[in-house]
Amino acid sequence: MQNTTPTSQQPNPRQAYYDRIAKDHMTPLWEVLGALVPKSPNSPAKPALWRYAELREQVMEAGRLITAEQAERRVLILENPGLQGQSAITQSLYAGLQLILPGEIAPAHRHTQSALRLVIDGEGAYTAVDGERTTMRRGDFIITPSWTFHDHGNLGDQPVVWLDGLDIPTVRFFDAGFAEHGQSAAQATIRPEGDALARYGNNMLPVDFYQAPSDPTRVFVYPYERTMASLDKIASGTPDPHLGYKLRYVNPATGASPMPTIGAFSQRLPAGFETRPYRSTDGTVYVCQEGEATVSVGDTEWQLQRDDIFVVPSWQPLKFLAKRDTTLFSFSDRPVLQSLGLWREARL
Ligand code: GTQ
Repeated sequence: MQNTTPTSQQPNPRQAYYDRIAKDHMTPLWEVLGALVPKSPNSPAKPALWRYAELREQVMEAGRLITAEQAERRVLILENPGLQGQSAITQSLYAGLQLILPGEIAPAHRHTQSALRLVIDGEGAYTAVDGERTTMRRGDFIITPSWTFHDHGNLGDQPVVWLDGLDIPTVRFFDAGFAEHGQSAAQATIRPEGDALARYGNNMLPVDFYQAPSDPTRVFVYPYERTMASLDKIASGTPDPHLGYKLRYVNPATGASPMPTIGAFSQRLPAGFETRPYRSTDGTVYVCQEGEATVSVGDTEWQLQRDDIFVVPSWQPLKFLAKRDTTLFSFSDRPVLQSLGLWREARL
């Protein structure tokens, strides 16, 4: 598969051949086979860390340069340093920090891309999904499934920032992007706040409601206080040696991932706990919601603080040492890989 070394006197006859066939849009497999069919994943994505506490001022600066209405969505994209120019944090996923200032509206639209929000900073904003608003509180995990109308607003007196996670690169890969604007900036409210959670998110369902596993959940907010109550309760048991106490968010009607293209997780590592190394094929974005920990991703090591965001590319070994009780949110393309038979994990 190696090219023979060309000399200055004798041009490589293979190269001359490659140049000729290139005019007919052909290229030799044997030069690239090893990269096309690797022995194990070799992602161009790199481990990377964003410290919200250090970036906050730059996020706020965007608020002085453009309004939410002008921007449609005022977001700083978290771009993987190995995927520059691609608006991607992993090969399949996008992440960004969205800012909404008091009184602003990020106008209603819908698109085939699925989105999640993880609230980081501030209080008083809401997201409306298909006519129902939910107040955004720190740590809440909120989703806007594919093709649902959504707008964001801030009725409070503080800037509010959340992490957006979207399947933008996945939808781009499949060339399946559609989008349209809503009729008005803010959707008319047609259900009271909490309606979806009461109907679909309280261990009951409307009597004649059935869904296929690929359908997104009607629950669109997973309140942080409920997640923390579960983690607090289970954290008195025996932790998984590789994962600590880790739960996945589900569509309560089916047990499947809340959205078909993005899976989400919440994890507790008790103070002093050291995980054994672990890797999986789903490149994953993490948020340190509480606590303090050392994390290593491949050869990279960071001291994690509250509100730090980091990305673990596919198949990179990951391990944690928690200094205090630490709570981690994460999201990845795991449901896609699982439905295609491509998800693997290794407990090292
Ligand atoms: O809030 O609808 O970060 O459409 C990127 C695209 C957020 C959103 C993003 C979007 C949104």
